[in-house]
Amino acid sequence: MIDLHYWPTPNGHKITLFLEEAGVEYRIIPVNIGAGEQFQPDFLKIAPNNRMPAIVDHEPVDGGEPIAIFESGAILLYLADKYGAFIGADLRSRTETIQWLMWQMGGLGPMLGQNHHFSGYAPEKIPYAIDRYVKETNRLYGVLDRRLADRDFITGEYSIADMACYPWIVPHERQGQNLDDFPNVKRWFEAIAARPHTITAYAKGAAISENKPMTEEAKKILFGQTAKVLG
Ligand SMILES: N[C@@H](CCC(=O)N[C@@H](CS)C(=O)NCC(=O)O)C(=O)O
Repeated sequence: MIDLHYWPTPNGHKITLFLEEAGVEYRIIPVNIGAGEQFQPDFLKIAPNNRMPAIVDHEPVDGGEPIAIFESGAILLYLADKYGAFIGADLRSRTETIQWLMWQMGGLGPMLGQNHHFSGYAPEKIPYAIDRYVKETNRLYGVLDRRLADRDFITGEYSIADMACYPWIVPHERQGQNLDDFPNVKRWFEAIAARPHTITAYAKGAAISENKPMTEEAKKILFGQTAKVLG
């Protein structure tokens, strides 16, 4: 059994996409990040970065103690290795999957996250910051579009690289992007959206928290954190 510490955000959705596709038995433990549950001591033992998602695998393959993992990319890689699924099996395709997973973790996720922040949440609308992240988002969409020009999925077969990227493309409108400008991304996006396990994964998220605008209270908890949040 896998415990998934989760809230339905792009990084959270990555893991339910995998678990649903792989047919793994798992239990969702909600971490309401807008209410500050990411600072609870028991959660910090699993996820010292006070961010979800995180998992605890109670049946690791070595038969030892449960393993706790934080960072969505590390979780996807762990699960792909454990279940032998959604990652290339040979050296070259495995390396490609990891490379695009890291591209998402180091680029697509952080840059689009800043886009969401400055375009949507920041109390001041700072034109320079909005322009910088909307443009960088556009560049990254272009990279993905070129990659998808001659293949259905990022590394050919549906993989953890797609699962990492897809949830970040879902809010493309609020990132100031038009999928019609990226026809390969659009085709890929629509194909993943239509997968039955994608629909189930997103329905599980919606059952935990409706996609409502962020409250002022939640913004105070989420933004402006310093080292003091961990006591
Ligand atoms: N690099 C981390 C980022 C995780 C992350 O930023 N999670 C956000 C929600 S998408 C969170 O838990 N935020 C809580 C907070 O900001 O205190 C990962 O990919 O797992």
